[in-house]
Amino acid sequence: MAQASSEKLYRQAEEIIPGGVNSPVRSCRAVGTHPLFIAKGQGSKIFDVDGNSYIDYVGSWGPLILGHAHPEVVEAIKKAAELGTSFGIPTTLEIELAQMITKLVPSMEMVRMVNSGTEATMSAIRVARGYTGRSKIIKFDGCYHGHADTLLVKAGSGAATLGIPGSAGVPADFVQHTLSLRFNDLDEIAAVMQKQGQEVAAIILEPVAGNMGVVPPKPGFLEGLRKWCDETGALLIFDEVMTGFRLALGGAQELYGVQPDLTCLGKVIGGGLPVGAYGGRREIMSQVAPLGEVYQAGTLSGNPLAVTAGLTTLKILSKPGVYDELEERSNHLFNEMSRLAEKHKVVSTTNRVGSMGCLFFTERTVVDFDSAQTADTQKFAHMFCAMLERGVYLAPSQFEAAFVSLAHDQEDIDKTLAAADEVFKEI
Ligand code: HOZ
Repeated sequence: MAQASSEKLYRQAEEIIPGGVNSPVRSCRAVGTHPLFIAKGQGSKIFDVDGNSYIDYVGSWGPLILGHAHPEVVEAIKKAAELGTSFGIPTTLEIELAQMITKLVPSMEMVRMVNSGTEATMSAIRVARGYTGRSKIIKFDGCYHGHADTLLVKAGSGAATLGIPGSAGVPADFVQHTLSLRFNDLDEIAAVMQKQGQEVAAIILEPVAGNMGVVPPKPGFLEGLRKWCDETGALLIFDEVMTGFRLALGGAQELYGVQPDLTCLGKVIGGGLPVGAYGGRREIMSQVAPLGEVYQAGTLSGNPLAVTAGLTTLKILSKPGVYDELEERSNHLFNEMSRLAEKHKVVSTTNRVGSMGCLFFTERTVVDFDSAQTADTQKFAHMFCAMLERGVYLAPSQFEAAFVSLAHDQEDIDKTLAAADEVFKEI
């Protein structure tokens, strides 16, 4: 497939943008190629500057649950833009979105809009520390909560992909209060909480990890964390930036029936525009300025374009049957993928929850970062390139998720499986 224009643009970009990209994992370094430059997206497809089209399972890393350029979302954004793009002064749209979020995610009694998932998690941590008066934070190896200093410890996503899970430029002092434990290991949590539970401000996690590939919580894991938080007064923070409005309207907390104290949102809630949000119990959120003494602010927070895109997306997602449809398509795709791998004797394991999933090239059951890291990343790189060649765009890293959207139809899924059938023969 000719990609000469993308390649040329990448060389230009490299001169003036670090690594030629505005977010590291996009560089495609981990899969030994250069990034595509995208001209447009429509439904389930993206089109590069060389005129190639690809069935896209990245969906802007999760937000595009309705597919690219959904007509209702585009129309709503256009209308909002005509009325002004940003005021830094409240609009009624912000109330509407906050009402919708608090209704759909009942653990969020109050919510504050921000501009990205990183801002949401960083702010939630600050609120947890302010509310509890404690400093320690527990996170889990391979979970990724954006690029705030405190949370860049044994981090997943691009950090894991590029081998920098603890970033340079983060002074040791800044992460001395961050403990990173093994995902899905309640014994490890028990050992730490028994000794230090009274010093812990919060346990933060992706309830379904999506940044070390996809790793579901073992039965009882989320409940166990809830129990430890209740016993010690630490807050439980669910980073639902990826899972919020994706796994269910009420996110992973609805799916697993465990309520956190604070929730972080992003991706789907912005309908493809830059948005984040954090919220939780009224008593906790009342610590946020100007009500309380935890400071957090943002010029573009709650801006009308992003809020409109989010609102329109959530309204469409609220229609009956949407998540059943997503479940059915995703189940079919990942089950068949796994069957094809088996048919061609490709050693692999498939993890999926709802419309997010991934295939790890390992014989191990993947339950945490250590088992995820047993995956053969060379094989993944081969698969990425071979699928791309056949018109299927996967995330360019073993440690990311594939997202199915409502725009992926049977034809897309059949083409994807036909490509996988060929590719597995070579692996
Ligand atoms: N951290 C994002 C995926 N988990 C990557 C975002 C991007 O590169 O656009």
